[in-house]
Amino acid sequence: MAMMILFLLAFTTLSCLVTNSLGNTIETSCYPDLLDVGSEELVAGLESGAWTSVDLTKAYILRIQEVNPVLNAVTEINPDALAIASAMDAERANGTIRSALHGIPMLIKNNIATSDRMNNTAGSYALIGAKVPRDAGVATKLRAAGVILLGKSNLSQWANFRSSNSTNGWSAYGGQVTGAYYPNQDPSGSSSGSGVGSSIGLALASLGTETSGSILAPASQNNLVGIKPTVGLTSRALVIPISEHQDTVGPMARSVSDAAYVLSIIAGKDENDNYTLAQPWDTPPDYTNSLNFSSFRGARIGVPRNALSSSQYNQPVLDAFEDAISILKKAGATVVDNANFSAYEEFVADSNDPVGKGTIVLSADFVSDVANYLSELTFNPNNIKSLEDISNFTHMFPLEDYPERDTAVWNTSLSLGYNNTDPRFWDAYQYTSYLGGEGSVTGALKANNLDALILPTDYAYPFAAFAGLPVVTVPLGFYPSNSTVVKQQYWNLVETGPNIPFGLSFMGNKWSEETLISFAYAYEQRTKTRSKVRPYIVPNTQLKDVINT
Ligand SMILES: *[C@@H]1O[C@H](CO)[C@@H](O)[C@H](O)[C@H]1NC(C)=O
Ligand SMILES: *[C@@H]1O[C@H](CO)[C@@H](O)[C@H](O)[C@H]1NC(C)=O
Ligand SMILES: *[C@@H]1O[C@H](CO)[C@@H](O)[C@H](O)[C@H]1NC(C)=O
Ligand SMILES: *[C@@H]1O[C@H](CO)[C@@H](O)[C@H](O)[C@H]1NC(C)=O
Ligand SMILES: *[C@@H]1O[C@H](CO)[C@@H](O)[C@H](O)[C@H]1NC(C)=O
Ligand SMILES: *[C@@H]1O[C@H](CO)[C@@H](O)[C@H](O)[C@H]1NC(C)=O
Ligand SMILES: *[C@@H]1O[C@H](CO)[C@@H](O)[C@H](O)[C@H]1NC(C)=O
Ligand SMILES: *[C@@H]1O[C@H](CO)[C@@H](O)[C@H](O)[C@H]1NC(C)=O
Ligand SMILES: *[C@@H]1O[C@H](CO)[C@@H](O)[C@H](O)[C@H]1NC(C)=O
Ligand SMILES: *[C@@H]1O[C@H](CO)[C@@H](O)[C@H](O)[C@H]1NC(C)=O
Ligand SMILES: CC(=O)N[C@H]1CO[C@H](CO)[C@@H](O)[C@@H]1O
Repeated sequence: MAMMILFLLAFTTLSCLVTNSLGNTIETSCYPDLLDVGSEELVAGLESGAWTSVDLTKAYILRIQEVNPVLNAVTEINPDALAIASAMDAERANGTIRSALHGIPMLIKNNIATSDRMNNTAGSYALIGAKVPRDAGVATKLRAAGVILLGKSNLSQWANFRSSNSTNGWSAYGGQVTGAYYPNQDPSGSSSGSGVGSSIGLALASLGTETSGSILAPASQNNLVGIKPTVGLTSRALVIPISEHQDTVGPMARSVSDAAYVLSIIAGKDENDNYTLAQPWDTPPDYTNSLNFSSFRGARIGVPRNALSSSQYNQPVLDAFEDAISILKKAGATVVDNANFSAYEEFVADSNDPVGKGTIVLSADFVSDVANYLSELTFNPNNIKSLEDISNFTHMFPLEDYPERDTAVWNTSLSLGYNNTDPRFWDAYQYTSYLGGEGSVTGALKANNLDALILPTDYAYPFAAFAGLPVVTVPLGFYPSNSTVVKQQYWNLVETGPNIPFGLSFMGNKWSEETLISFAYAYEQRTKTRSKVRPYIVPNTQLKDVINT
């Protein structure tokens, strides 16, 4: 047997050997598994000629078609994806390499507009067929970088700004997304399809958007790295909004490295989103320079203990978090415990208040910002101009599933009677900026002279959301095989159960993405938690199935 293996090793330099589950060494193709492959390996294959962008695009389309009937992760496939891939292949053959991700397919969330044959609907029938004057700012940057916009990923409708009684990952136009780690898994949201799509390799990576948790939570629950950039690092122009003060666009990927490549492309100023003009540089950093294994050496990392609470089911999360703290210490970090949030009690009180300041900020911003988005449409088939129009359309259009899924969130917005030009809005925004900033994240960073704070991702995002601060989440662990299956009250999705992943968040000051990425990378490289749990469902199509066919 040993001789046999040696013999094989000596004579199969062009193929690969793997050990299968029975312990036998078998020969297989050298193509990487698209479930886990990283951008550098994909690019190396494009450069060597082992595969083309057309091959990659074909394989990803087949993978989407295999699993979409169960997972509903992708709403639309770009009908031009193969033609674009072919053009990128021609450019590469001719020596034109637009960026590090030239010719690599990605998915984008179905609230990021493209001026092509794809719809941009936030999951509502109200906007099917609507046209925009140009690509969204981030889509423009991806296209210019030669990234293939493969399709639109499903989402919680209106980025979860509609109903008090709906589900993560449900939209009228797109159906219910489910996660790949447990049958009927709650995919989290609102960037649900972006999370599921990246997690099982329906593209290299995806873009999500976040107002409060919509990148971080689905990245966490789908075993991914997610970067929620500082508000203003990435353009929101022609992204269907919730709140100009809190919205941001960021990558969801299988590794910190891939997320850093994507962020380096989409970051930067855009004259169509004036928040981006506040960036402290002319050209943003190359975030791949932050992939530093040694970054914890000499770093000061805080734990805001008072923001952690235990529930009946989250012991595995809290245990994994303590393990992470000890990994950071061994890697050379000084961990400052009890770097508490001074305004935590006020934060909780505001969150529990149905007309709290946090609700006012989003409600008033939405009235103004969604109207601004709609005013930019060059074709508006249902003549939808305002939130009132959206609400009326939703109430009368049967496929919008009203009243089963209510519109209570809009009622709150409409009953305010003002938008974000009102002094009452400004007052609320000053308060939430304080709650998320001086009263929590930036206050704790300063008081303890820290480089970053850590929390399990489920606890981390609402603070950073209020103050427009960046957060990076990286896989931390997953629920053990004997954990209790916990389902949602009305809609039966599995919120917690065996193998369902969760993440660790690094939080920092505005524009501190380089530092946060360096920590996320150093943690990821020491733990490789993503590889320790497998999805229950994966597509079978691989590159070998499409090459030369
Ligand atoms: C080929 O490369 C040249 C020089 O870089 C460029 O001018 C030309 O447009 C390229 N052609 C294609 C098809 O990309
Ligand atoms: C956009 O929506 C229209 C109307 O439903 C549909 O005909 C078209 O196929 C959609 N586009 C894509 C790329 O799916
Ligand atoms: C962006 O422009 C709007 C309208 O022109 C203005 O109200 C707002 O203050 C500007 N924001 C920034 C950050 O410059
Ligand atoms: C990596 O981080 C360590 C600790 O901060 C630092 O000393 C080192 O210079 C960094 N390496 C690079 C290549 O930036
Ligand atoms: C921080 O919060 C924890 C948990 O609530 C508490 O036990 C601890 O005393 C607090 N420490 C400080 C310094 O406030
Ligand atoms: C916001 O409110 C102001 C004052 O009532 C009004 O003039 C403006 O048209 C409103 N803007 C939007 C987009 O609703
Ligand atoms: C929305 O529907 C309500 C109730 O039917 C009606 O009073 C209102 O005029 C409608 N608003 C618009 C903008 O059509
Ligand atoms: C939520 O919707 C479900 C399904 O329509 C319904 O059974 C339930 O009563 C609703 N819950 C509330 C609190 O409205
Ligand atoms: C929201 O407003 C609509 C009218 O626009 C009303 O029919 C509905 O009962 C309200 N829903 C709630 C939850 O208040
Ligand atoms: C799962 O197994 C672990 C280790 O055997 C045990 O400590 C834990 O209580 C079990 N959990 C459940 C929900 O049965
Ligand atoms: C590309 C794709 O498969 N889209 C599907 C998304 O989900 C909706 C609703 O289930 C289907 O109608 C689409 O065909």
